[in-house]
Amino acid sequence: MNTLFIADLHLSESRPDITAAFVHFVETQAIHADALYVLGDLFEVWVGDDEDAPLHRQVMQCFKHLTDSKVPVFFIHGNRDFLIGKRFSQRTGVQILPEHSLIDLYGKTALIMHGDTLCTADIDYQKFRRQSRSWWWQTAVLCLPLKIRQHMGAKARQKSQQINQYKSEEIMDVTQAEVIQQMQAFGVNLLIHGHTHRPAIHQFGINGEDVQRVVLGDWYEQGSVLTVSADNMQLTHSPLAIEG
Ligand SMILES: [Mn+2]
Repeated sequence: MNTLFIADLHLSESRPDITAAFVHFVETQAIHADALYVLGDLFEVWVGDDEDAPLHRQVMQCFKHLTDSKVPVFFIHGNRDFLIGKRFSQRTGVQILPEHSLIDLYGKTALIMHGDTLCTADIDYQKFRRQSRSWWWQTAVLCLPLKIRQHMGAKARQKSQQINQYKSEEIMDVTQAEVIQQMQAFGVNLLIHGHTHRPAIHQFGINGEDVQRVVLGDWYEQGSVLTVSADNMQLTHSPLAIEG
């Protein structure tokens, strides 16, 4: 048996091929797993649980099917879908975990997160993050009419695309000192995250101990899944187009 991890699918109406690959993944792989962890940016944008779009309904049905079939599904917010809330959770059976969570993986402790808190060189983003994760900001925003929030979401997407074009590779990636700091703070030698869209299994040392940082890939060009079993860990990529 195994536990699966995915992140950064960035599901949106404009990319039905990614949604189809996700549905296929759920029906063929996740359904047989011990658990599924979704480490943020499942959706390209989420402006509140009250938005009732066909895409949302389809994805929620997939999760409901999994949890009804006794496959536990866990979710950690990304920087695109941090407004996913209680109603989503109630309707799908998906459990929302704190932004930095410790889990037991077949006897080994892993720290899991979206990964945006590791990118400390991006000072503007960290400032926005602190504000947008606060209770007062979310309460104020969620009080706005849905139409206005949809407009804000579209604007934010545009702006982040423009800004990120000019940010250097280093700013967009994790800060290694922050990785070490967080792994030490939680006392783990395994960290799993997404966000940077740079899939890899990094091996390095902290105080003479071998540690691993697993980065999940995004789903823009292919499906990216981390499969963990009692004695193995594998990052696999599969084409979005489903054959046969
Ligand atoms: Mn992200």
